[in-house]
Amino acid sequence: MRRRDFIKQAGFTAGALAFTPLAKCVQSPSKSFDNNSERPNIIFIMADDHASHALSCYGSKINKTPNLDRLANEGMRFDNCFCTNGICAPSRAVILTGKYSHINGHVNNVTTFDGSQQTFPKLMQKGGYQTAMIGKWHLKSTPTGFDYYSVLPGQGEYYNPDFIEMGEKKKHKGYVTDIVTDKCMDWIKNRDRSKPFCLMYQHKAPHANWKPGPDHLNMYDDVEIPEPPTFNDDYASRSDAARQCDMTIEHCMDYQYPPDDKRMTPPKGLTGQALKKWKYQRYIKDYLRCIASIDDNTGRFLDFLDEQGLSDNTIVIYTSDQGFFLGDHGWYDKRFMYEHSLRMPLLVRYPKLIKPGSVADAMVLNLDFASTFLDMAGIEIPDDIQGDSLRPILEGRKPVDWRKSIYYHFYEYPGWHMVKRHYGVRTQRYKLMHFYHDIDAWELYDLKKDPDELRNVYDDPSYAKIVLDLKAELKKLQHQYGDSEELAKEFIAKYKGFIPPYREKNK
Ligand SMILES: [Ca+2]
Repeated sequence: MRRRDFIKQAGFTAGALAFTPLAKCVQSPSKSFDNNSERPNIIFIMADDHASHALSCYGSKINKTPNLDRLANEGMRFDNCFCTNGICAPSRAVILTGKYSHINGHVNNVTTFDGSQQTFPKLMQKGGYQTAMIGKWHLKSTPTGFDYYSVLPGQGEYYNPDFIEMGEKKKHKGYVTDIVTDKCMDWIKNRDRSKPFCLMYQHKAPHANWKPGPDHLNMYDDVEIPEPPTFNDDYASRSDAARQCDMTIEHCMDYQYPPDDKRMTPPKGLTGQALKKWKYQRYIKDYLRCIASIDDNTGRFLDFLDEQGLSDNTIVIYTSDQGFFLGDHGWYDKRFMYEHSLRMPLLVRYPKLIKPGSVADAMVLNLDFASTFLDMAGIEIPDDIQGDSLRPILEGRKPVDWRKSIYYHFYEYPGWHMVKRHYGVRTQRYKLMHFYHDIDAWELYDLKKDPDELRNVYDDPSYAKIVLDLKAELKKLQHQYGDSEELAKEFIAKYKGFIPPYREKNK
């Protein structure tokens, strides 16, 4: 029995607070290894807020990322990778546990991750791997499951950042993306060579407030970055969730820049559309400059792996904790289940298994990463892990029973940017979302006819049957993953949220 079917049949209706698997049925890895030297190393490179439409291998119209593209050319590009809760810390918790937010308990950025629970690094450690976590952590609690960690406190700083290294605070001089990369290379050089390793190499960039590194301060100075086609979305057919959030470049962008930051002081006399355009250029250039540093450092790091003779037997992953709005719909930031924030870039290189330059269209999730890494390492996957191993897809196959829809649930409201709580289902063609809490509103998009998600067709009678089918699919997924309306209410009671200080000020 496939594990997904087992979960379906076991009937996971219990909520997170009472969630226990009904039976133990461990999934064996696809391949076992006779000796340590054959087991692949795993390097998980994750950026923060790097949208896939800002990578040239995904067809970016605004920048070039030759070194990240190298991973796509030498490995596999996933064209349909999605997050399950589009915000920083929850996505990280999903990746570590292979479980949805309502199961691992880390539903928003406000809570503290329960590091006593099962995570894939702990299972890898137990399975004979050496593990390390370097860079942005953002889960508040002390990292567990790592032989070594050196992490940025909280969001971390771009310039001269502090790191918490094995419990001790240390100041560093330089630019964060360079330092995180240097630290990863140092750790690899000094590792215990008798064991395979799993390294989590996690950038702060390109998270707000987008401070470029010294090599890229003046990049794009003399060019105008094109605006996205939905830059002037008027939200006409959307629910109030879109109109009432605090994410527009036009009205909200200034919150992201400290008041003394000259970069967001517009020339006198600019108003309306001209001011919005000016702010977009400021923002997007800084954002892309931060990515340019990630790209340079990726090139430096991949060359280093070649020099160390590690490229053949190491799985190198590049992803981001979720996507981002790059002026799309007039917005910056993430959180919404709309495409630009829902999508994650996912590039995987592993010469022993993956055909260079391959592309996968299967719908995959950050939920799948834990199962994948355990499977690739030849370690059993406990059956309370909810994701599926991507190994067959990496081998160039797509199992006939691969998922046909994905489930999403966002909780952090009220809070920064005021995006209302919502959950939804996405299939290859459609997306249905339900906004709840202080609103009760549905949106439906036909992604084939309307890939930019500009027309909510929930109330269009010609889509009535689709709505019914998608609501049934949504229920099925909630049942499968142990989520429910009742559980959502429990989380409202438990995490009341907060009104952001800028709203209080502007009352
Ligand atoms: Ca993020």
